[in-house]
Amino acid sequence: MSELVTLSKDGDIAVITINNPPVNALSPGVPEGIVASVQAAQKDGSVKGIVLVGGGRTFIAGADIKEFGKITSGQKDRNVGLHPVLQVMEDCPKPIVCAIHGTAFGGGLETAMACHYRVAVASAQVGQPECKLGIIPGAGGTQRLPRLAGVAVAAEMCAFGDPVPAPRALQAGIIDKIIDGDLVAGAVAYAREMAASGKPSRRARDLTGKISDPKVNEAALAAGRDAVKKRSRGLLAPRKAIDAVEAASRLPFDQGIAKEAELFKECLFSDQSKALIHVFFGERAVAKIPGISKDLPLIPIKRAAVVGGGTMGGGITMNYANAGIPVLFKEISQEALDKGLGIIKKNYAATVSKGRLTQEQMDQRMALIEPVLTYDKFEEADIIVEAVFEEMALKKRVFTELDKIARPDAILASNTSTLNIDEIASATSRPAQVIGHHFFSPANVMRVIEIVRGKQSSPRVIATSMALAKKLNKVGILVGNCRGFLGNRMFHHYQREAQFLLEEGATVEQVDAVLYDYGMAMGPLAVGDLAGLDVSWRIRKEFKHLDPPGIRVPLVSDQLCELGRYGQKTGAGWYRYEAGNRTPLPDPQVQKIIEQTAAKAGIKRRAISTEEILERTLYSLVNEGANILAEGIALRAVDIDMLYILGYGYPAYRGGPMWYADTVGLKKVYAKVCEFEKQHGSLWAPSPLLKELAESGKTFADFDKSKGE
Ligand code: 3H9
Repeated sequence: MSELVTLSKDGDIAVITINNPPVNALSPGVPEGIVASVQAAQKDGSVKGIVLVGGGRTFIAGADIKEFGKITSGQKDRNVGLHPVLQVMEDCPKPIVCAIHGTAFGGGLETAMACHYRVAVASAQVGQPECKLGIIPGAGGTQRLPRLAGVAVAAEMCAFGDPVPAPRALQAGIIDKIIDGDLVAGAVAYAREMAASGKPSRRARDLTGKISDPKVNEAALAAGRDAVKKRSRGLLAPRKAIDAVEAASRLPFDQGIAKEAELFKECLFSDQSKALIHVFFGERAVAKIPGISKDLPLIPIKRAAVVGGGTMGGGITMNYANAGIPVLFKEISQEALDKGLGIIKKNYAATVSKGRLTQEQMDQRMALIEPVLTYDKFEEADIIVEAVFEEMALKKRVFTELDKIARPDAILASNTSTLNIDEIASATSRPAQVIGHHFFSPANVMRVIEIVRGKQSSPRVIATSMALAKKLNKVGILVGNCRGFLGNRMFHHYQREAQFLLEEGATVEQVDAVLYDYGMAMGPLAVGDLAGLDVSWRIRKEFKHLDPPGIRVPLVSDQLCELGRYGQKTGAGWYRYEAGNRTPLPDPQVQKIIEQTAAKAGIKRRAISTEEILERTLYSLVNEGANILAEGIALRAVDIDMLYILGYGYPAYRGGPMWYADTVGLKKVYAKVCEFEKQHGSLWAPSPLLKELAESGKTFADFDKSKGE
């Protein structure tokens, strides 16, 4: 047939195999190959039935996502998609059995549902993850799935996109049989059995039993819409997915398909879809480090140690235990050790009570954590992560101690969020082994590690850190060394503008509401309260001597700290909190402090618009992001985007701050930055890179492309 799709025979059964590594995406040539194979098998009088299977590690993982950009940019005609291919399969008079291993996702599951029967190995997964790319299933998924599994299951799968394991898919009616042993042999036997049964081939489009009760359908759709409201704030695709499933429950198949096509197109051409596709490829792009070969031998990480049993140290320790890596957990006093271990236990117990972990799994993980008060066993560790207070003198003392007891090839990682990694490394005799592993709080939950490369960090230590991040189920993002690194250096500018806006006339609730409505997980001031205002206070004091004289600095947060208002943990910060409740409540006392401070500083308060709040906070990120990019602190703009989405609650559907700036247009962003410089002074000095890109009509995405990404 073609190299992408091959046709072979096992007696009277034709076997069509898709060979498009790594994930058998439906790239150009694959659908054509399937049609040609089905037609050839249909014509062959000796063939009684057909099996469709994926070669390599998986069945079809979906449409080729790279093709979508070509359609939206007009490089490629949208034509009629996969429907004619699926129709040829569905109308084939010989039974087609789809044999699933790995993942049948998106267009893969849609192809499977156009077969007459589906069998799978027990480890297989099926799913319609399109909404994670900002689109809906576009090849009949929203129409065939409800007919196979009912409206409730289809709405859940199409709106949230989570994978469904084969046993659950069997229960739901999506697959017909689980195959133990050899998949192809089992599928061939099943096809033979179906052919011999003399029954006509079953077409999903003809099934009506599971969508026949309007009351059941309506209740399921209402529940789906409720769930979308709660779980998918701001997202377009999940809402449209439910609309499409609703069409399946009300309209004949062909009309439902037409409705799906209309909704699919609306989603595909939206900014959200473009942003989410950028995020899909971004998550994979950040793993690629120029100059570091994939084949570099890594340091095997079989045992870890964590120094410091506070919130961060405890969370980091849990990550190692979750990945099955034994970990020493060190504190300096029994009391601190017990407290830290108690918090870890409480976190695991909460996950068990939510049903996301079994008691047995919790016990296994706890057994991997060894609490210690000394460095006695530290020479066994392949990696030691320091997670003590954010103070240079203390960190250097710890690293001097570690240098004496760690094996020469062990990685010495610091969880510092701002401090100079080279200075920390200078406390050891082996700076090549030292690197930053900046986890985000809560470290057992947040999916990112900012990996800070020191001047002398060795390529092997860097490569091992990146691979380790993946093993810990995180995304590692490699950044250079500077004050605050990539994330907190930019965040400092964002926080600064949020606080200046308060002094100039906005309220705490107004600033937070505007950014929350933009899609941020939390507003900047609520984030401050969550993280602890004392943390940034301590950092400010550490770096005070570096502030240029006369520079404007926010005036209120230090006063809040002086009053003991550290945020949620003290029941008061920018907001006030009632005991045992994390809901931020407006606090007139804070408003009074802000107004008095502004008056004392001679700042005339005025009405501040939503637009100004967005531009001041978001463009401050972009401008500093461009500086960070030009300095090489970030490898690519997409690294900044991914760190902000995964570490700072930036909405994925905006694509990250740099992608968002591209969406707005860099000319417009640059013009605003220049205007802000005129109004507010040198803190807004435009980044030369932003200027250059804006003036040459380019984007940050172009900048990344020029770097070979
Ligand atoms: C769809 O189907 C729409 C339909 O309704 C039809 C409408 C008409 N396309 O993730 P990995 C690449 S929308 C192109 O590292 P894993 C990926 O970029 C689609 N490329 O492997 C990477 O490239 P590189 C719905 C794809 O084992 C390489 O393959 N489907 C695609 O950790 C390996 O990927 C989805 O959304 C693709 N569809 O995970 C599924 N998939 O090596 C998306 C992967 O250059 N895919 N690549 O960096 C996945 O979820 C995971 O890749 C999967 C494997 C779980 C399959």
